[in-house]
Order: sequence, then structure tokens, then C-alpha cells
Amino acid sequence: MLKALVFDLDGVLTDTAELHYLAWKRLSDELGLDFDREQNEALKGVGRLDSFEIILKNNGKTHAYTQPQKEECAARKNEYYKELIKTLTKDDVLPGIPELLAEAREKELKTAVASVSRNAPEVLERLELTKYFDTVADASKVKNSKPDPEIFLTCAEQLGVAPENCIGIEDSQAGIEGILSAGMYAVGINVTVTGRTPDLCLCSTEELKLDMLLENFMRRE
Ligand code: B16
Ligand code: MG
Repeated sequence: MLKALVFDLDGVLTDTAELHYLAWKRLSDELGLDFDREQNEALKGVGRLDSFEIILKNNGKTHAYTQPQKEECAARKNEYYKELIKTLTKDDVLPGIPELLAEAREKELKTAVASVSRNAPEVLERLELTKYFDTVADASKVKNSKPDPEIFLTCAEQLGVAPENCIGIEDSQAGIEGILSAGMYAVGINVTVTGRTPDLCLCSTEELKLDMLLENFMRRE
């Protein structure tokens, strides 16, 4: 029985990937590192420090920075990102999301946000979405980033719902792996599948209708 919807933030509720890209690009330019939109794709759903490691690896500079230097660089990128998210408003919520969240409330389904972004609470506030969620996982307390199921299991626990009664919605392969490993039903939004396949693949958040999700979820049971 479906009892809860667990949402990723970036790429599902809003599209902050471009803002993450601009912030990483600014830092990379300052450091003389090569970074482009294609590389940015691999950072979706990946935490801040791990993202910087990927950029360094792509540049053959994994060992060029000490750990404190890496942390300083990641913190600098975050300052740039925080400047950029000041521009977010409710108009930046992806299509279909407000309707889905309102329907979920009507049908008394629980809702959670499973984002590895430490800025998730501020982004949700700016999007005026906070009121729609029963719980938001605290990314700073999650030890294992996606594709580990930890953040999804944390959401299920915080909601008091068994993972098999949850649908997880994600736009990244890492997130899909996390949802499936948690034992939830996985819905992928425009995922470039490079590993395990989502239970349901959609092209856009516009296709997220509660009746359709319920129908597909029941079919699996
Ligand atoms: P922050 P999600 C992820 O959000 C982003 O996709 C990823 O690009 C970013 O590096 C990560 O959050 C950490 O974000 O630097 O704000 O803590 O997709 O899990 O909602
Ligand atoms: Mg995402």
C-alpha cells in the first residue's frame, strides 16, 4: 500500500543543477581547472566534497590539494552557490510538482525530501514548498551519500513508514540506485540510465500524476 512520497530536490522539485554548475564553474576558473556542463552532469546527486574530488580527478589533480585546501575550495563554491539561490522563487518549482504535492496532502500521503544538499531547507523556503513536507532529511547527518540508501531510509524512518510503502522520485542514477537499495519503488525523471533501471521512467515532472503513480505502484505489488 502506498503511504509516502519521497522527493529528491535538485532535478525533481526545482532545477538547481544550473546554479551548482555556475558556482563550480566560477571556482574552477579561479583555480585554472577545466569544467563544463557535461562534467556537471556527473555531479548530480553527489555531495559537495565528493563533487570537488570528481572535478580534480577529471583534471588529473587528485593529489594537488591537501584535505583542508579541498574543504576551503568546496566552502568557497558554496558561498557562490548561496549567492545564486537568493534569486529562487516559487516560479522556479518544476511543472506538475505543486499539483502533486497538493494531491498527496488531500489523499493523506506522507511526504519527505531526500536531498544531499545542505542548502535544501533554504531552497525549499525560497520555493515556498516547506509547508508541503512532513520531513526533510538533514544532509549534514547523512554519512553515506547516494547511491547508498541511507538518506532514503532516514526519510522513511522519520515518516514512520516502511520503505516498501514509499515511492522515491529522482533525476540521478545515483539516487535511483539509492531508492532501489532502500526497497522503495523508484520513479526516474529524465534519468540517463547507466546502471539499475527505475521501476518507472518519466521524461518530465509534468507527467507526475498521483493516480498514474498509484496505478503503477499497485501493479508492482
Ligand atoms: P550542497 P540533490 C545535490 O542535490 C545536487 O544534485 C548536487 O549537484 C550537489 O553537489 C549536492 O546536492 C550537494 O549540495 O553543496 O548544496 O550541499 O540532487 O540530492 O537534491
Ligand atoms: Mg537530483
